[in-house]
Parts: sequence; C-alpha cells; structure tokens
Amino acid sequence: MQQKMLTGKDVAEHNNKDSCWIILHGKAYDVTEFLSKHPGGPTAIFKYAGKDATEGFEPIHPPEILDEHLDRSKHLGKVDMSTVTAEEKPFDPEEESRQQRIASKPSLAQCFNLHDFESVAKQVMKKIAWGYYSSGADDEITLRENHSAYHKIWFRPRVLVDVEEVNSSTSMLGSKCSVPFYVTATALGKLGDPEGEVVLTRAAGRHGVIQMIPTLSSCSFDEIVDAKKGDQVQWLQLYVNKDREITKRIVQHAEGRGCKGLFITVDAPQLGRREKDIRTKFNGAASDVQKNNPDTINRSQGVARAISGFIDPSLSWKDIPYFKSITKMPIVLKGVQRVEDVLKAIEYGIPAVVLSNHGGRQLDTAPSAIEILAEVMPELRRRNLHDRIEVYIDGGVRRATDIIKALCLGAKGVGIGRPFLYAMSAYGEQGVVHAMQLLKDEFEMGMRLVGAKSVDELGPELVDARGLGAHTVPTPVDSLSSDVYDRLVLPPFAVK
Ligand code: 173
Repeated sequence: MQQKMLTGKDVAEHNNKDSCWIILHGKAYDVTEFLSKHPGGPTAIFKYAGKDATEGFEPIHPPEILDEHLDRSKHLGKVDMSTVTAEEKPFDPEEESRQQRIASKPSLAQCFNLHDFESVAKQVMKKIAWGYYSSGADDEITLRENHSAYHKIWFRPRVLVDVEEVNSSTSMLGSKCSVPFYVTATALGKLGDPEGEVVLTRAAGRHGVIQMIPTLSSCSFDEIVDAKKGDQVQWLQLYVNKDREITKRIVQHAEGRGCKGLFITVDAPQLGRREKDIRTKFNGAASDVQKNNPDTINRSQGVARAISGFIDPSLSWKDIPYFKSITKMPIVLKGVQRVEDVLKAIEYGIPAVVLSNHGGRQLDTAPSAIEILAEVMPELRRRNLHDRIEVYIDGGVRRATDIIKALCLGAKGVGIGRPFLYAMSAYGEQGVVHAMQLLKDEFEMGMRLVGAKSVDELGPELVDARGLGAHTVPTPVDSLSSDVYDRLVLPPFAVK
C-alpha cells in the first residue's frame, strides 16, 4: 500500500523534545531519540524541529549517513513539499557582506597560481567551510612546515639539454596519467560547492588527472563514479569502519565500479584537534543556544570529529591480509611517516605507500612528507628495494617546482588536496580546470629549466636537499603563543 504523503503541518506539530521530526530531501524523519546521540550535539538538529533541515544538513553529512544511523522505523515517508512554508531567514550581516565579496571577486583570469585561489576562497567561502578545509592540528606547525619544507630544497639545474619537447605524462599504480599529480581525497566537498566532489571529477576528467574518491564525500560514491568520462581513472580512499562488513561492502563495490586502487588511511585512528574547525562550528552553535535554549552543546569537536566516530582505532598490520582477501585492487597505505613502516609495508607485500601527515591535520610536529621521502628513498636504494614499492607523497604542494622536487627525490606522484578544493569553492569546475592548467604549465616550464625532457629524467642529482632535516629555515611561528605573550617593557622616558 502506498504511504500517505505527509504535509508541512504534520511535521510542524512535532517540534519539541518529546517528539521531534525533521525533513531532509523531501522526507520526514523522527529524530526524537537520536537527538541525544547526535555526534555534533542535539542543538544542531533541534533548531530544525518540525522544519526542513536539508540546507543545514547536506554539506556536512555524507549521503548514506541516515541509513546507517537511523533505524528504518524512524523514516516516516515523503512530505508534500508544496505544503511546507519556506523559513524566513533572519538578516545576517556576515552573509550579506560575503555575498558582496562574491559579487566583486577577481575574475578567474586574474588567478595566476594556487595561492590566488586560496586567497579568493578565504573571502568567499562560508566561515564553517573555510574553518573545516583550512584547519590543521593544534598549533598548525606541521601544516605550515608541509609547505615551507619545499623551500629548503634547491635545484641543481642541468643546462644545454634539448628541451623543445617536454613530456609530463607518467603512470601511477599502473594507470597512465597526463601529469604526476592527482586529486587526493578530502571530505565534505559540498561545503565548498553545492555540487560537491563531482566538480573535481569533471575537472580531473578534462585534464587526464587521477582522482582519489574520499570515504566521507558529500556526494555518494556512485554519483562520483557516474561523473567520470570514459576510461578516467579513480581510486578509493578508505576509512576502515569498526564494522568490517560495511568496509567490505564499500571496497567490493568500488572494485566492481572500476576503481584502480585502494588507499587505506593509516594516520587517523583518532581525528586530530583542528581548532579553527572547532571554533567556527562552536560559534555557530553558541548563537543558536541563545534562541532555542535546549541542551548543552558539544563544545569539543569541529565538523570533522563529529562525523568520524565510525573509524576503527584498532586497525593494525594484522588486518592487511584481510584486505588482500577481499579485493584485487592494489592496497596502498596512506599516511606512512617513517622509513621503518615503508620497509614493513614491503614485507607485507604492499605495492605502494603515500607518505603523508594528512595535510597537517593529525599529529602536530609530525615531519613533512618530502622530508620523509628524502630519508626513505636512499634507504630503499641501499637495500635494493626501490623497485618493490611506489612511493607517493602529499601535503603543502603549491607549485610545480614542489612536484618536480618530489619526483627528483624519488616520488612516483604527488597528491594535491586543499588547492583544488579552494579553486572549486571560489570558481567551481572552471576554477579547478584552470588550477590544473596552471600547474601543468608550471610543470612544463620547470622541467625545461631544470633540464629534463620527461619525468624519468628527474633524479636526486638535480636537487640539493641537504637543508631538509635541519628544521631551521624558517621555523614556523607559533602564532597563538606569540599573540598571547605579554611582552616585557623597557624603561620609559618621561613625557613632558
Ligand atoms: O581530515 C579530515 O578532515 C578527515 O579526514 C575526516 C575524517 C573523518 C570525518 C571527516 C573528515
């Protein structure tokens, strides 16, 4: 029997803590019991009691989350949306000035490098989105080191090489690609663009760039795969769920849909504390409390932490055979941070690792991937193991010279996350296409100037990386502690 459509009035009657219904994407849900369990605190849902919560919910929740967390009996059925009165939004001066900035933002042609996208994105993104994307762990020392580490490497260019034709193409995990960089996985794409990760898929498709699909995307996995063109290559990034059946389903589905690599995140048994994220989310929640009164809000977590409870902190080397047993995709460990673990990965028959500190979002003062790479590759060569494993790195890459340095030091490819999110948030698909083109142009020029016709001609003899381990140039400023430091004063002269 067909269920009767609910009306806006039916839902509106359930607007209190004893009975709390909300509407999401045209369907009603009973969240009364779930309120106290919501990882982001009850207030975040309760403010929508009896109302349509879609706009607030969508960007920060992966699509399948309701099916996983809310029992079927609480799915109440469709709502006739013509009977739901649109909420009048109170005047928000901050939103007003953001709209003005959007209207007057620089044209895309005025963006000449990846930093430009970041500066525009910072001005035009909603605060909560900027807070989530841009934040790093604790004092953000690693976040900044990731970028500045590249400045410690200097080139030793080769001259008088015929570089009329330069070939930037390469292969990663056996798949051909036009350039040695890929779009790495980043969660919650709809915070930056209402269409979410498919925007990155389309741009990557236009450039022959590989995309790593995140477990915690805002679009569903299938939407992201459906958005690819022809034989465009995609990989899957995996957060291992405490429930291995869910993990198995995700992995086998990805393999069935043609993903060419499984990147298991190994640097996040618990999510790091990212204070910009925590603070922006907290400020939003705090103002609601004044109006709606209810329970205490959860002050300890930002967007990311609130939805990361399913990740299994017990994941260990012992689980590797299990993953091998459920998929034929190459298994890659993403987030390796020391040479010993690269050697161990080889022992376990792992074909590739990503040296990464998760964009400086996990353990603060973990070293940059490029520094680890400079330690790993000589050790692998010394043991004659360098052909046994592909090594990728990510974090802090803003220029093609950074990519060239990584390849010189032995990386097979380089992941880029935030810069493409910023390009997407500021200018949508065109922005990402432009950002990739800028990087490609920079790459070709860099190859010519360093004296290499193809990526296999990039080697350690083209760089001087001796400065890398020193951690002296320039030590990132610990800005929180210097801002709160009350400076000593010198003896004053009398004012006459
Ligand atoms: O870095 C992140 O924000 C991240 O990986 C993540 C993990 C869990 C939930 C949301 C994001």
